[in-house]
Amino acid sequence: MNGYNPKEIEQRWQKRWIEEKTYKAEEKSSKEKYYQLETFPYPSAAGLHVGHPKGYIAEDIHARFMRMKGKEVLYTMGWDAFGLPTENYAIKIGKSPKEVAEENIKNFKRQVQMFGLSYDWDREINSSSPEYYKWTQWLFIQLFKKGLAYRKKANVNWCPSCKTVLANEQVVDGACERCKTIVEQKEMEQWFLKITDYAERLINDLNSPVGELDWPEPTIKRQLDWIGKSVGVSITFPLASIPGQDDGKHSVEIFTTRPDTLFGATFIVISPELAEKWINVGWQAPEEVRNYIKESLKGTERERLENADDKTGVDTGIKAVNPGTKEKIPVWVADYVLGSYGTGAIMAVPAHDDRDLQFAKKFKLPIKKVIEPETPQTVARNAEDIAMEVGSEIKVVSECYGGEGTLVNSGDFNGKTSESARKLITDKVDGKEKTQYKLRDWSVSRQRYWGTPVPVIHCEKCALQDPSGQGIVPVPEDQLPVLLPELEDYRPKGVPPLASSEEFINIPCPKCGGQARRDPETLDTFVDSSWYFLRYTDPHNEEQPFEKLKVNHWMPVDLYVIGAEHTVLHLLYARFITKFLHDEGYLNTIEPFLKLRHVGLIQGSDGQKMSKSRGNVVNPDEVVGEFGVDAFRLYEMFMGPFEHGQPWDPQGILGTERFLKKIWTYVEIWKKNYEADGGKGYDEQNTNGEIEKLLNKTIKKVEEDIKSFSFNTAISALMIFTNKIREELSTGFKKNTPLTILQLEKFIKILHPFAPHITQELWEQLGNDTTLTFEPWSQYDEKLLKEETITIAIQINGKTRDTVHVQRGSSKEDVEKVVLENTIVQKWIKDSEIEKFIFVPDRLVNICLKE
Ligand code: ANZ
Ligand code: ZN
Repeated sequence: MNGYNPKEIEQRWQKRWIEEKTYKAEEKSSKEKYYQLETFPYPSAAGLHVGHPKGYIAEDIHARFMRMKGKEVLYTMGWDAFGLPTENYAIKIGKSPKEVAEENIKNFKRQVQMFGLSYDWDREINSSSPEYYKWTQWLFIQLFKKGLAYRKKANVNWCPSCKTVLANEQVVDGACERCKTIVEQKEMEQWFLKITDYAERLINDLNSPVGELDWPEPTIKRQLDWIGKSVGVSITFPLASIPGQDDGKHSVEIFTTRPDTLFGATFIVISPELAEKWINVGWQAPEEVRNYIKESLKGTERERLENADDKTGVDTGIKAVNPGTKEKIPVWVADYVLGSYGTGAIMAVPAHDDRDLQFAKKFKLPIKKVIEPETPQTVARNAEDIAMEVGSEIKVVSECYGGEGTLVNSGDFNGKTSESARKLITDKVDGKEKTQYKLRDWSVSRQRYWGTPVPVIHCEKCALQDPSGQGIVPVPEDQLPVLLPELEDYRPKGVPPLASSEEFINIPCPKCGGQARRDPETLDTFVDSSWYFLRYTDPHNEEQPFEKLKVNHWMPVDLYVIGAEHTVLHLLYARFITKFLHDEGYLNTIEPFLKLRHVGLIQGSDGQKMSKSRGNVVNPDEVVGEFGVDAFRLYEMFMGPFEHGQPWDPQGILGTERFLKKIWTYVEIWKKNYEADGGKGYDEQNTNGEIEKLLNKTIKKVEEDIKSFSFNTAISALMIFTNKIREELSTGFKKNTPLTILQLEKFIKILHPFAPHITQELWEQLGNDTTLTFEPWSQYDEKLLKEETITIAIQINGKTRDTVHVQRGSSKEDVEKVVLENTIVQKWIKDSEIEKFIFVPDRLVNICLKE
């Protein structure tokens, strides 16, 4: 008897699969397509830890399953290789980022291949290769031509140490995520992509017309929150007096979602940004105000939001006129009002807005109630009431009422509902409807080296002819890619590193031939990853980013598995770019990802996030080297619910290793029995009722669990069946009702997606020469799954009145007899005559009575 030698088996099969291109995806196939995508990983220098492959393994299980279900599966892999981490690491070890990226990719690829993932390796892509970024540049130019890529001055997060602009999410607690230096705000001209033009569609298409998006509810919600649509009105408040300046000519426009509360607006708050604008046009602001503005503009908007509990602000001395009450109210500057939202100014209604209330209390500003709750008793009681009742000393959290109700203290509008008053008051004060989004345009320029060069040229001569005065000329498409030059010194130096390469920068203008300069910036890696799933459909096309027929054949992605941290930005950008390319006629689909699942992190055995500094990183090379990859795959899927995080348990894999050894041994024993018996009885169908029943149940369970990503429970079911095999091998054999070849093969097939190597090997040992992933998935027979007794509903005139238990498959006559003996039924029927007795086998009966 041969022992189970996973290493030998796994390496042999993996080699064969790669050499024979077993998993090649063909668009010409007659089978229905199924496109599976997983995050395009960033190949870090550290290589993979055991947490990384969890999502890949799940996708591979799913891909193998879908092939067995008769689908042509596109499933592949690529590298998101540009970006800061590679560049920083290269700087640290004194190599070029290109070299570092190549090495990292090589190591990643070796590791990834070790997991036996059924990728079509012919479609591998690398975002830092000119063959790929040529098309990222092409995409940028298409956006530019449509006015969706533009330059504007904007405040950016600037890391004085990395000397680069940081995205908001790279700023943690006000410091650079990488080097921990305190981040400054700096005004710079930047490239932006106008994603805000798509805000409405990015909201609507989450529901219709696609309608079939199967995304986790919280992810949809986070997308909606990020886009943050709110419908309100802008209202103009005349300024009554500006100390030292003329009265009557100035006004301030506010944005509100609650114009019905206008009569309760007891002061105005403007953002520091707006205050600064006023100063720039001549407002003689007091020193105190100037200082406050300067201080508050140091922080990022995000920090201001986070610190919003501690309200700060100053009185400007200016008075505005409330257009409802005609009263003069003070204008304050405070940083809880954001310059980039709405109009950058608010009417403060402290009686009905929490933030305004905190501010009013701190600065002793008047509070005026204008909304009376409709039904006071149903309004949630505030913390103070509750605290009083339980005798504790909790401070008041909120005493303002933010809901709907009836207007009071509002002149002619008293007694109106807040709902109706919104329109009435808006009309009365000539308010303008305004829809506001929290979504901002996407800042894409990076002042770093290791990225896709921005494919435009700045020409001073052309700028003279350009009404915008910018003179931006896109690189002609037949001159793409703009190659990233190799630089001696690519370290950040305050100006983009590419600016220091005269050779790269100086170039004749493609439009006028005059002396011009290339753009020295590179693109955010989120641009690279905003379209990679389209390139997979036609990865080697040199003439186009992808052929229309091919992209339309494979898109949309049917299943996308990504980390739980990617719920907002990447998805939003990819959706935006898909819609844009759709609008430009390059593809049919408007939503890129139909079904989305998030993978939960695997933590170190200490329950903490795996990291080098904690020393809790588990290297998959070691684990796979010791136990084999099939055991590894099973363990990762068996750890717990897929979407949850779980700590790595070094003992856990022993269980799945044992499980595989058992299967190996049982098949060996089975073969011996088979040979000893000359195969008698083994080839017949369904010889053994009990094992056949459990097998059918297991097939159904595993199938449903793969579809719903409940891999752990699928594996439990497979384990239960394995124990049954052992029982059968000893007792069934004696009873001369052996486990049939068909049963054994059906089991091996459903185990295959989880443990592809051992199953392929056993499949061969049982005399087959086909590739398991292309074998049809095992069928089960519903009839064998049904429990013996079932519950049937009894309806009388269509209303359910009771239930009865009967044998499954009972006849109408049998059921009728039981039902008519039921006392509740008898009570309902009383003296009525039964007109009809409707019988739905195994489900219900409906007794229709004559009127
Ligand atoms: C008066 C009012 C009364 C408000 C009330 C709310 C409740 P969303 O839904 O998030 O759009 N607001 C407007 N512009 C702002 C800015 N630049 N910075 C900070 N806050 C701003 O919120 C809209 C509400 O947020 C607006 O409606 C305004 O406060 C405030 F009982 O106006 B409201
Ligand atoms: Zn020019």
